[in-house]
Amino acid sequence: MRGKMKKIVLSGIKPTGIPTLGNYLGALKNFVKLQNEMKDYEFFIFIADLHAITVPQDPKELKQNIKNLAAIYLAAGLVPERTTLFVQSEINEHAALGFVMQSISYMGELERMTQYKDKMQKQVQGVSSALFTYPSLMAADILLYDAEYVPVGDDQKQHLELTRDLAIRFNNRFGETFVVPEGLISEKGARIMDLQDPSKKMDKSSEGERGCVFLLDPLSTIKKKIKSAVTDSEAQVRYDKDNKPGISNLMTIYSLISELSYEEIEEKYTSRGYGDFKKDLAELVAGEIEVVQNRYREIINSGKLDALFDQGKEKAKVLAAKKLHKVYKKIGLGRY
Ligand code: AQP
Repeated sequence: MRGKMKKIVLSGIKPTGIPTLGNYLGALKNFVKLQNEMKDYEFFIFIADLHAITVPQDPKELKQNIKNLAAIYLAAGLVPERTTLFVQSEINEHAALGFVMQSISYMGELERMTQYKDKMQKQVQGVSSALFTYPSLMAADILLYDAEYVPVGDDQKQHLELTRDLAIRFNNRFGETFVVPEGLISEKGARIMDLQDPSKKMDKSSEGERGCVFLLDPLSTIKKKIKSAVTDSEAQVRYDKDNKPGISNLMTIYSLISELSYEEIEEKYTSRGYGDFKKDLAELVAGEIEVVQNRYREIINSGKLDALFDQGKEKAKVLAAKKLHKVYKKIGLGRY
């Protein structure tokens, strides 16, 4: 379908704040791992700034968050030789195909999206219609590049299902146009929970800062947040997601960074209390994030970011424009 070009893996993160440990373990670290393993695929990772404005953003902060996220992508280990990095709003085709996707999405299916239902309740300044049509834009982001795989956290599963439905619907109505993508959701770490309220996902735009580790937090703050994470009264390091959600969440974080299995962690901490476990975990997390922060500081002030993102934009633009042209033609839009 695409000549000699490699198959594509695509994903993005919203610049709605500083990325969290949840974004890092559920998305970023995974992107880097896949980038290094899936040599037959080309990676497209973008900054989802259009998605960010589905809830109110301060313009200055948004600009800064875009720049920070760009540097964090590289600091975490994405390399431009393997990954095309770009900013969503710089490729107009995303919004244009997003509108086409809205035209084939049904109100009923968008109303069923749990993220919309959750976020709607949190909005005090009114709910934008863009928050409602967010999943149609996400479908456009993916289908525009014929991505085969989309690595995401667990919270995006439902949106991805809708993307598949829309691709199939469009192909049936207008003829074969889009690749139907598959999600890549890790077994472990697809939903890192809030450290103070383990029934809630760790969110970068959440208000409870104490339960959320941000990648640019001072290392001392990170350690403090881990050490004061909510656990339970059993005082036994044992994985049991339903009955011990706090300690199980911490064990997931431990396991993803140390690469030890839950059984190995349980064994290591038999007859040792939560204090020891949390102290070690605090060091592990801070150690991992310190490396990212050091690289981040080098990159953010290096002046290299713009050139890299310009390159990415150019490359993404060619594919996006070609695909949108094809879509318009199939639908009968425009004169040519
Ligand atoms: N807690 C998490 N655990 C694992 N993966 C997570 N992701 C987000 N939170 C966790 C994954 O990170 C990618 C980018 O996320 P996003 O920017 O779309 O969402 P967010 O960080 O959760 O952003 P917000 O602004 O705080 O909003 P909402 O309320 O939308 O979640 C995705 O792959 C996501 O799955």
